[in-house]
Amino acid sequence: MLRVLLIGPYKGRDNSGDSFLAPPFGLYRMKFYIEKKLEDVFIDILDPNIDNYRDVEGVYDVVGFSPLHLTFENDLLLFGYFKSKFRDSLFIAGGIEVSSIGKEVFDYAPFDIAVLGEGEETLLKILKAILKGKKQFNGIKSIYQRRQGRVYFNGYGKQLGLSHFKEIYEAYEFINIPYDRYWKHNAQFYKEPNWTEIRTIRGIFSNFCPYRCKFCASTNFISYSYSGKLSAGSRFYILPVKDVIRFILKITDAWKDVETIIFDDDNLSLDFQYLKKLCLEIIQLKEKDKLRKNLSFICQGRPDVFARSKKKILNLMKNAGFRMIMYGVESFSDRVSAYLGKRITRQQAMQTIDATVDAGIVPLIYIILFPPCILKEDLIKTVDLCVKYLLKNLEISTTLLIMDIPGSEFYYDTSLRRIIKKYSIAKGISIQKSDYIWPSDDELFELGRDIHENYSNYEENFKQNYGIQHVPSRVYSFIVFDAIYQKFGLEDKRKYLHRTLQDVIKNYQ
Ligand code: B12
Ligand code: SF4
Repeated sequence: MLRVLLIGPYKGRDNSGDSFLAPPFGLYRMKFYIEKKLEDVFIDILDPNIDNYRDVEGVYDVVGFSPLHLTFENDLLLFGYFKSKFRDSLFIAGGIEVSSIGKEVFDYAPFDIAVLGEGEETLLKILKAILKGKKQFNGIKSIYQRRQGRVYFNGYGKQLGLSHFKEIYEAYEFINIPYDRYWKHNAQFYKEPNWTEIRTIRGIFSNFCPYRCKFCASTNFISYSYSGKLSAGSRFYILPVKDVIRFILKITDAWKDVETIIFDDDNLSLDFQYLKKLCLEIIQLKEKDKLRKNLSFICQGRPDVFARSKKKILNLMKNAGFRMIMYGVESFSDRVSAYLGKRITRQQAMQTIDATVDAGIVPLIYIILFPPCILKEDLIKTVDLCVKYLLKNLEISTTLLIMDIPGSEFYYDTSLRRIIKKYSIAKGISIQKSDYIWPSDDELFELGRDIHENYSNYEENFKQNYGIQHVPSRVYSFIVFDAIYQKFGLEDKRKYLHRTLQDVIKNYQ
């Protein structure tokens, strides 16, 4: 028998409380797939954001980590803890960040193996080898292994094919994931929790996104993991509609009180025939009472694609129960958008937002406020339009800075402005990294830095002024927009913001 512990990215005790948590989808994908294939293997998932890692009991033969760029120092802290607890176990690192830094992960901590790319088949092979008593894994592709202080690469493997992909989703078992605990956690921040927002289940149904935005690592995940190159002819897959429907039925069967299913990749709208078929199937199931009529859906979407749709598809989505579409607009300045490689114009974004509202669906607009090329006029142009939308009750989710993530095109551009931070975690465990890419313009750099570093002060003032406890993303956006107007002395815009804010904010008091 083999016992495996897979640990999700750790946001840190101080941070986990203020955000919505969700079970680590990729780790559960591996667990269910592998447990189906190997009877003698038992995989436990530890999400340190919701479980106390110090409560882990028993002995594990293999301990796997899934560090992300912003959580890396916390993940290494857990590595140190578990390494001293399970001295003889095999320590593996995997996931999108590890796939992009590869060998470098061994500079941070003494892992035994680093897995590149999708973990299901590779981890399965490693566990099979261990069950056969092997201590070396020479024949297994897509891994780096450390032996006697040296690191060996076994060569690039192959991305998963569609049939594997289908098998993985077939194996997924919702009933064995503690969604109820996540919902309880996420509800605790509200006096009157909105259960439609809270009782959600997320899924990813494609293997990567082919759009190639320059700040994004997901677009290069498959390519970099299996060739070491960005965007090099990877094969794109999306789970066929009938399998997605089976997946949805499994969810509602296991969790009768689920209220929203989230399609969390950007690819649902890549092919309108696909989306149309999906909506029609959902509508039919609802008509036949095989799906609850009020089950709602949220998906990510590209505004440029929807701008071409002539509204028909949006109406169909509304009928199927889509209540929100999350659009990665990033900026309402065409200059910035082009720089980011978004290939979306302000016009297209506005057109899609209006069409979405007309269809009765709420658009959630993602914005990056301080990308490297930002100038004052681009920023104000974007903030002004965001404020207008916020006051119309649309959802705006802002990110201050672009994450400096390995695997994104920007990561390899040495001309960009960075701040390197050093973290010493424990003996033999340390990390040195740049978390964000900063604006090149000095004034915008200072402003971005001020809001980033002093955000908690801005938030505290705001909470006191408006009597709110928890700050959801749209209120976060208000706080940041107010700080930007203040900095540029745009008092009229500020006054307007505060005057109209009273009404909007009352839902959060
Ligand atoms: C949905 C999502 C979320 C959701 C839900 C996360 C969850 N618990 O599942 C929420 C909103 C909560 C979230 C939060 C965050 N996220 Co997020 N998220 C995503 C998203 C869109 C999908 C993740 C997913 O399910 N992928 C599909 C699964 C199957 O893939 P996977 O997780 O990578 O796992 C596979 C392989 O990587 C590998 N693998 C993974 N781990 C391991 C470990 C071992 C040992 C092995 C062998 C293999 C292996 O095998 C898995 C199966 O094939 C991705 C973007 C994307 N399209 O991937 C961003 C993404 C992963 N998130 C990102 C970030 C940064 C975060 C946050 C740190 C943001 C923040 N500022 O707080 C937090 C971290 C919180 C946390 N604990 O995870 C970044 C990571 C970039 C990086 N290189 O670090 C991404 C890539 C988005 C981006 N900006 O590019 N996220
Ligand atoms: S559309 Fe979204 S997921 Fe796709 S490349 Fe751009 S940012 Fe990444």
